[in-house]
Amino acid sequence: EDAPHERKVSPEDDTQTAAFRRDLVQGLSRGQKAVPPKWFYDAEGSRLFEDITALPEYYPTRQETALLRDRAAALTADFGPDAVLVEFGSGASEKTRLLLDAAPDLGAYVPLDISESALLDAAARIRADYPRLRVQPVPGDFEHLAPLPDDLPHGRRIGFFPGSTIGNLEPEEAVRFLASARRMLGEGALFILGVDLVKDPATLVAAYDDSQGVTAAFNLNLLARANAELGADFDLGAFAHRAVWNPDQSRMEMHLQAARQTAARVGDSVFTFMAGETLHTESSRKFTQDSVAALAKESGWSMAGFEVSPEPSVALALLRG
Ligand code: AVJ
Repeated sequence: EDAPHERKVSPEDDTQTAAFRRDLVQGLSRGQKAVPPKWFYDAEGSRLFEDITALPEYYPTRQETALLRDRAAALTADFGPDAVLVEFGSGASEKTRLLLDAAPDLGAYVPLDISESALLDAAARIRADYPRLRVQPVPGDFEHLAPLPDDLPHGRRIGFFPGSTIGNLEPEEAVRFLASARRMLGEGALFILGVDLVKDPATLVAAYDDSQGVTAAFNLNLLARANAELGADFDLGAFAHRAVWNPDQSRMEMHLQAARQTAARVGDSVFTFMAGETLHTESSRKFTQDSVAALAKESGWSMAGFEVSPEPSVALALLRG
């Protein structure tokens, strides 16, 4: 096991790898083979996602950033004194900065992320540019939220979940997440939720199947990662990227489709794909104002605002606890 050629891994990497193997083996054992989209984001996957956000066809990042820039003053108007901004799955991106710039007397910024290294990086970059802001990173999985540290300023808690990441969650998971965020943020909380909206399927499909093939590379990188990190032996040449609009579930789906019969070993198991069979790698749900309001209501929030960008449209929902 401790072969000298083996790369040294941190304990964090070790648990992540074990969890990836478990999720992949479980997902490949199902009728419709599937793997959770969070496993896209190794270093190469994160880099490819950054490239996706700059593609002409991938409108969500651009549209949400512009919308946030436009509406930051309105969205931060009710933060009040000593407010605490809690970002879920923090990227500490340009988007966060747009809110921080519009709320100069924020009490604290609490980025929350499953990856401790990404979290500490993000916190350091924000601290460098906002030296007077209190930054208190909290490591954690946003599907199992721990209570906030109890020494934070006592103003209103504001959740921030941009990027339409909520669309990756199954409807029940999304309700569970928003309900536990509401408990975590407490009385009087606000929540700024970024969602992508239903639109013509051609625009949606193009956003997930770009002409340069970056999204295809992002999708296939999942198999490359499994080969490199788990010692799996997927034949990457046997799989093609597919992006399909599922109108019944109101979601974009990404699949990897076997062009011919192929098999892959993961751990101790061998999984066979028939020709044409797919591995479902991501669902990205698309919303309407009504479906966001329903989701908010089911999880104990009420929708206090809904800001829509120009086309191709995305929205920022303002929820009140
Ligand atoms: C980061 C989850 C919002 O679903 O649009 C981009 C990821 N997948 N292209 C999305 C993604 C394919 C993205 N999210």
